[in-house]
Order: sequence, then C-alpha cells, then structure tokens
Amino acid sequence: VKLILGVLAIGVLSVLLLSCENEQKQKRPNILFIMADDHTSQSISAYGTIFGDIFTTPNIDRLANEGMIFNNVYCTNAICGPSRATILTGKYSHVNSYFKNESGGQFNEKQWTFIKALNDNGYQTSLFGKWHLGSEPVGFDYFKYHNNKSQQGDYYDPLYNENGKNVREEGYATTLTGDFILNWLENGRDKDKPFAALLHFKAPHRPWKPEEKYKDLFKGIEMPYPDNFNDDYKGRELTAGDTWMTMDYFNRIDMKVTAPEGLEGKELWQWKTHGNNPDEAWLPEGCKTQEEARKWKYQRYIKDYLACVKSVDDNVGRVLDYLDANGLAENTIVVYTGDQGFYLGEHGWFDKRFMYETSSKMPFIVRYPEKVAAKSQSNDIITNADFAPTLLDFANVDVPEAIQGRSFAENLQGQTPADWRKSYYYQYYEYPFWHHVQPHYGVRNERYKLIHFYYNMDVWEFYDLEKDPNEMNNAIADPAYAEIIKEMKIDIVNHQNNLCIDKSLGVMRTMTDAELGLVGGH
Ligand code: SGN
Ligand code: CA
Repeated sequence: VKLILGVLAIGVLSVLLLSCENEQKQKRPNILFIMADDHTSQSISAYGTIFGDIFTTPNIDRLANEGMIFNNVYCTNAICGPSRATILTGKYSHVNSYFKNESGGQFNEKQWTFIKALNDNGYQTSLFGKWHLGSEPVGFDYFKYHNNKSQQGDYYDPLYNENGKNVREEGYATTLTGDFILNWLENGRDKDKPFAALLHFKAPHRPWKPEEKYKDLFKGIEMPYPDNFNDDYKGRELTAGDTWMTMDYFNRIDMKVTAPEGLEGKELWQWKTHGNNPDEAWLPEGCKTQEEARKWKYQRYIKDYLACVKSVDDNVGRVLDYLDANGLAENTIVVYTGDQGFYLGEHGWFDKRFMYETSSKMPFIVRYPEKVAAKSQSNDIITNADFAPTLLDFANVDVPEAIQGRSFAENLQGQTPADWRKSYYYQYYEYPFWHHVQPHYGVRNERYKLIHFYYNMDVWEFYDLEKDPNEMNNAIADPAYAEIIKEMKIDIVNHQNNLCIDKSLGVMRTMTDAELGLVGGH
C-alpha cells in the first residue's frame, strides 16, 4: 500500500510540476518587434518634430503613451544589413561578420541569433517584410520577405519569398506586410505557444513611393526646413563636406520626374549615375537656380517620405487593434524602431551612415503593460546589440556569453543598474558607395562625441552635444576640451579591447601612443 501511495504521490507531484511549468511557459510574453526601414525619430510625433500638426503618427505615439520612449538608443553601424545583423546576433559587425551592405553579401546564417534561441525554446517565430541580409532566414516557423533588388524589394506589386517559394503579390508593400502578419496571427501560428514576430516594413526607404491614397497628402503646403539645412560644412570639409547625399544627389526616380532621355522605363541601376554628379545636377522644371532646386527637391523628398511613414503608422495601428481585440496587448512586448536614424534635410542631406546623432540614433519605443510603466522615458545609452539579450531576458531564455550587448530589462522597468555603460562605441565601414561617407569609428558618452575618420584619411572630430546638438562645430582643436579628448581616446581603446576589435583585420588603423596622449608633449 505504501508503495502504491508513494507512486501515486510522485505521479500527482509531477503532474503538478508539469502544469506549473506549462503555466510558466504560457505566461512567457509574446514579442512583436516592429522595424521600419530608415524610419527616423524626427518623423515620429511622440519624439517631437518640426512638422507640428501637419504630420503626426498617432499609432506609434500610442505605444509611447502606453510604454517607454528611449532618447539614447544607438545603432553601432548605421546602415541596414549591419544593423539587422547586430540586432539578430547581439554582436558588433566585426564579430558577426556583416560589416557592409554590399550587394551579394551574405549573412552567415549558421551563427546564433535570438530568433533561433526563441524558436528552440518553444516560441512560434515569424518574419514579414524586409530581411536584406542576402541569406535565407533561419529560425523562423514562417517567413515572407522582399526577394528582389538585392532583397530591397518594391513598393508596388512586390516579389516575396514565402517559406522558400517566390510569390508576387498585388498591392502596396506596407499594407501587404500588415495583411501578412494579421493573417499569420489569426490563422498561421500555433496559438498554444508564445510568438515572436519580426514585422519589418520596407517603407520609408528610398525611393519613397507613397501609397496611392497619400500621394497628395501635403499638396499646397510648404514643409518646414530643419535648422541646419544650409550647413556649409565649415571645419568638416573632408568628411561632412564631401558626401554624395546632399539634395543635389537626388535622381529623377527619387523625385518622380521623367527619366533622362534614352533611359525612360529603365531601372535606376541602368542609369548613368545613381545619384547625380552635382556638376551636372539637373534643374527641376520651374527652378532657375541650384538654390531653388535644392529646396524643390527637399519638398518633394520630405512629402514622399512622410507619406510613406503614414502608411506604416496605419498598419501599426491595425496590428495594435488586433492585439487589443484578442486579449493579447497585456502580455505582448511591442517594440517599435527603425534600423538606424536618417537625414530629413539636416546638414542638407538624405541617407545615414555617419556617427552624427541624426543617423546613429534609432527611434525606440517599448510597450509591455505587465512590466513597463506607461508614459515612461529613458535616457540611458543603449545600443542595437542590447536588443537580443533584453528580449531573451523577458522570455526567460539563457543568453550566451559571447553576446556583446547587455540586457536593459531593468532599465525598462525604471531601474538603471548602477554600473550601466556611460559611453558606447561606433564603427562604420562601407566606402565609397553608396554615399561617399568615410569609414570612421568613435565613442559617444552622455555629453561628448569623438570620431576618427581613418580609412584613407586621418581626421578627428569632437562635439560638445550640450552646446552644439546639431554637430556644426568641430571642436577638436579647442584647448578647452584637450583633457576630455585625451580621456575619450583612451575610452575608444578600452572599448576596442573589450569588443575584441582585431586590428590585424585591417579594418582600422591602430592609434599610436602619441595620438592617445600617452607619450610626448600632449
Ligand atoms: C540603396 C539606396 C541607397 C541606400 C542604400 C542602403 N540607393 O542602395 O541610397 O543608402 O540602399 O540602404 S537606391 O537609389 O537604390 O535606393 S539600406 O537601408 O539598405 O541600408
Ligand atoms: Ca535602412
């Protein structure tokens, strides 16, 4: 009898334990990671924009109202593929090996990613929209990604790869991507398991084609210009002053005007130049001077860009409504971000790449009602390498040691750890295409930024962000900052050592002791 009772007791206990474990697993949060390509915080009303009531993002703002908005989340290499690779792996470009966006480049899909880890630990995983890593996605139960034009895709009637098969869909990419995820949430997934979905909109990437219904959204309005639209690049002639991303570099496809003679109907890559050589910069109809042309181009650009964002915002709204209607809002971590920042006319530019604030800063908003306070804010310095460990932390999945990022789960709950980082390291490699931005590395701390442009030049820049938030005044030679600069050079080396940057890779030049201020008369 004792034996029978004993066996029974063990049986009951294990059933109890099992159901407890199941409950634990059931309780694990869903993850909805929304990322829009090139979507920058100057076009999200929750961050404050120069557009006032002319343009708002009510649905993205809703996430900020109900969650935490971040003011200092940085991309460690501000360009598409590398940012995505860092987000997936929690590692810098030189470790995950995806430095550049080069067409034909391929992400090493054999390596660890947080999606694989979630999938291995019972999560239903999916990807919708832009992948852009050259490889086929691994670790997803379901995927449907843009699969033409080096995986950049099209705005209209896009070609997708759906679980390994190419399909062309009719319609507008942003709305289709919204349809795909709604369909998967409702019919595609195993509802007994938690989900982790990557919703990666192609918009608002170049060539900024708005949805039909938003084509005339800003008709007759003169959009405001950013303060430093007319930057003269003084003190930054070789770096900011020598790019291919000023208004002059918009081509006719970007501006939706007729192609140059003989090239009608051809794809952009078949045109003579991708942008326009500014010496040959074309004048839009009605413009008499290059000055007028720059403003005309900005107007067309900003209107199309914001119209593209409008569709993204609408589709974020559709998905949030679905979560509400299905009782999923409380237990779902919703992240909203862009793969880097982007210039909306600041410094006279479009595109990204620089370590300057506008391009290295990512919009980042998290809603997770169970753990994150509504209307909260964070100024902590966080990087895109930190996303993976944070999401795993909330999902109760082990974070491998090789991860370079750090979980900010506590920061999200309003408790910044005492030893949280005070600065972060950045490095950009792709040159000269597409936009002729010199390779550079640097550190940014709570107030200052030090950058070294190193590849075929040796130029240092230093900014006091409190006094000069727009980074117009390169204060590298200002004796008032000499001591700080010296300390920050040492900080660069410390970061490089911690991050295992192998200087023999030839991706960067080693600083001499003299440059570091460790010897000589500095
Ligand atoms: C394309 C664009 C560039 C852009 C890169 C990278 N040219 O090459 O302007 O910088 O993508 O963008 S285009 O005229 O072909 O659109 S990224 O978001 O993929 O990094
Ligand atoms: Ca991008």
